[in-house]
Amino acid sequence: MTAISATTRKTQLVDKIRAAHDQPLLDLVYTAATVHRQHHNPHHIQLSQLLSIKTGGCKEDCAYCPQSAHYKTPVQAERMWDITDIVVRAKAAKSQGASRFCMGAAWSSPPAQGPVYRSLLQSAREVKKLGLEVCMTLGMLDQRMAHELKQAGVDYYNHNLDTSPEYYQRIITTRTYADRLATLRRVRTAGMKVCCGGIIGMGESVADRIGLLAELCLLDEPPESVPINQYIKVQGTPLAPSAEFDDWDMVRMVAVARIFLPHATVRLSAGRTMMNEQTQGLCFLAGANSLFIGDKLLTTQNPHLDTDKALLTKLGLSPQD
Ligand code: SAM
Ligand code: DTB
Ligand code: SF4
Repeated sequence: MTAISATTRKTQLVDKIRAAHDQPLLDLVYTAATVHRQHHNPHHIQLSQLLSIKTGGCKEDCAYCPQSAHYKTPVQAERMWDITDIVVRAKAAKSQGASRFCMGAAWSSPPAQGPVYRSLLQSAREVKKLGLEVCMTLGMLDQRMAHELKQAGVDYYNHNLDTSPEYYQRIITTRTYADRLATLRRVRTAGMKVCCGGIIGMGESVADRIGLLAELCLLDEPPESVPINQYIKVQGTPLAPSAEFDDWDMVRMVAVARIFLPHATVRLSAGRTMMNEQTQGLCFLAGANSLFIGDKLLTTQNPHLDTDKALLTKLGLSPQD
């Protein structure tokens, strides 16, 4: 039997994802909920908390991002946080119920050496000592950095493909999809878990959403964690949101991610302040099983903790380590 080419494999996968995506919505949610219950406890939800440890001034030109130095946005560029302040925030995150602390930095890639690099490694060690899972998202890594972050205790590395390879070129010009894939391979080689997902609502087509999911499925190993973000329009960024973002699109995206990445944790990520309780509830039914808690994501607002706790109680969901 001849091996099928990578292109044929991708085409076949895209066709399968498209067929699932285009089902009547309730059939799709039913299938996704069934897959979810085969692989996960449907009453558990993983809670992560973000901290932007180095905000703004990024040299990349991601058209959705308020932290890019290419655009005049309300975000002010700041130096990296001191370790002691990071630890204070990590302790607070733990006391609020987070099991994972995710440190984000507005870099194309982190400094390769020197005091800032050393303090990144030390921050990972300190957060790990608190008994939290450690996640970092710092931009592109070389193999040495990836190994050193792993040795310092980083469990998950977040690096999103964000959209399809085709649409990516319209959103970012300062790096390529291949650059992102190379970092994801290095993260995997170093033994960190991969957190990789995308954004919807940026004016992309359904084919682009399906193209993103196909790329995630075709990674050497599928990501352990898949954040699905709704695009948040921040003043000054050049990207206009989809004319009418339909909340059902988020439900569909989560459901299809759950079906094709059955073992992954699927995180309902940015954009929850724009979703009502019912939309979020349907996303959990369709397989989302992780959230960011805390009033802030990196630079934008997130629902208040009390609001989220009340929602989880109403839905019968409880935090899982
Ligand atoms: N600089 C690093 C990088 O690009 O990987 C880490 C931080 S970056 C802000 C992390 C992710 O945040 C992006 O890949 C994107 O998915 C998400 N993000 C940024 N701005 C967003 C926005 N306005 N709406 C929704 N998601 C956004
Ligand atoms: C992810 O996929 N979403 C988070 C996390 N990974 C780093 C970030 C969302 C950022 C939303 C815009 C902001 O707050 O700046
Ligand atoms: Fe924003 Fe990350 Fe792009 Fe920099 S690399 S502009 S921080 S998304």
